[in-house]
Amino acid sequence: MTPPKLEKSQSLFQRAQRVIPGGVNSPVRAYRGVGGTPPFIARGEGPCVIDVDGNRYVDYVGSWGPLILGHCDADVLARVAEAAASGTSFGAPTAAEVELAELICDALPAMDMLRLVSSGTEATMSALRLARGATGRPRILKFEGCYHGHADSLLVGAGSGVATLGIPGSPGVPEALAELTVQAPFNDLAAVTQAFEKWGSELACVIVEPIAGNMGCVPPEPGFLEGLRRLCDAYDALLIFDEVMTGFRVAWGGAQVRHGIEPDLTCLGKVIGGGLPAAAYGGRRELMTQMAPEGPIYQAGTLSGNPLAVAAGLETLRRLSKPEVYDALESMTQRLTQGFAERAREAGVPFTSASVGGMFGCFFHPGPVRNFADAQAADEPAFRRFFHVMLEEGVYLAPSPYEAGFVSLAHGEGELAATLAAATAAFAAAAAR
Ligand code: KE4
Repeated sequence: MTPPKLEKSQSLFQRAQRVIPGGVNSPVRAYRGVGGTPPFIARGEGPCVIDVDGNRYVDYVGSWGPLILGHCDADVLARVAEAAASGTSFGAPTAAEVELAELICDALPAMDMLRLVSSGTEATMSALRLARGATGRPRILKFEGCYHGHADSLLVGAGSGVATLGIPGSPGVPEALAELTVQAPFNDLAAVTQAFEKWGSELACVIVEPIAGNMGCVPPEPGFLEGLRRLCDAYDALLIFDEVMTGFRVAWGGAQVRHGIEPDLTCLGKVIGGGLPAAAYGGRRELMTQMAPEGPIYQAGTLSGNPLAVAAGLETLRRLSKPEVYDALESMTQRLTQGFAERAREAGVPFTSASVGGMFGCFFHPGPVRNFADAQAADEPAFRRFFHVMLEEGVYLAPSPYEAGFVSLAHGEGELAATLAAATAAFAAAAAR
């Protein structure tokens, strides 16, 4: 295996670090978790990305989920170009925003209304404000290892103990605010029950990634989501599904449709923008009508409902609305993770994986991985060895064992074969101490 030529990326990375913190506009892109120079990407082509040195990679990051049709989809580009020819932004209502809102609300039975915003962070931040405003309660409950963007109330670490009051997860998050966030382990209904028994009258909501995708990919255990629904109902708290990652990724609609659960509020992002900045939060009419200007709870955004992002999102969702799409996506993703598991076994490497719809996760861990503590017990050095051989062999994975991977509709037999061929060498490297 010869490391890919990265001279131009290395030079760009040095320049970038002089004017952008860490040389990147989002921390995970800096490869701090795996070491080495992040390839600077020049262009995408279907299931692949090509870096500035001309190295081609089969892409399983897909811009962290949005590129479910693959890069440079001709119809998405055409719709965006058409929209751009009429203007890039007006800060005024447009017909396409209504079409996108109607399409999404039709797909999610629990969603009567929604508000478009520009990022998943904005969506979850707004949903929390709505939950607190609608219930008049200050506390929220989230799960360790679930990531919901970087709003202060959601950047909290877990204290000691099972259900704990949060501690600041970053400098700049006030302790007084972090304490209002209760943390519990994912898949641990007993801990959530304890939290409600202790703070139930103060809890505005539970926010959860219904299929966790920020500790690797960790599905909910049978009964977990149903238990959250039951506890929220019992204590008059709101259940918020953060489907920024899972929305239209794991099923038409998302995890709530797959599991038949109706949250009170849902956050969406990534796929609904088709690669451009669009996200949303929404839910029952009696909740959403409390948002300004109809109600008193404030939220706003200069580029919310941006015409180009809406055009990309509409084209993407229209293409996903065909029933056979998710069967094809799920089948390809399962074949990928099964192929990884076979090669890990042959190499004698402790390994477990999960795949749901078009997303997957890999752990260098014998399994089961049911929460963040389990994910943290995986063999990170083995992951790093695996990651770099895959990159050298032309396979572009998320540079962290705590991220999920994404398959697009553009990934075909050739990409699967090339990926599994690379994995044979990569698992051998992972096995070597
Ligand atoms: P953004 O603000 O990055 O658009 O969305 C935040 C967010 C909210 N909810 C979930 C479930 C998410 O996964 C995310 C963002 N996901 C990360 C990757 N795990 C984005 C990549 C990055 O941070 O650069």
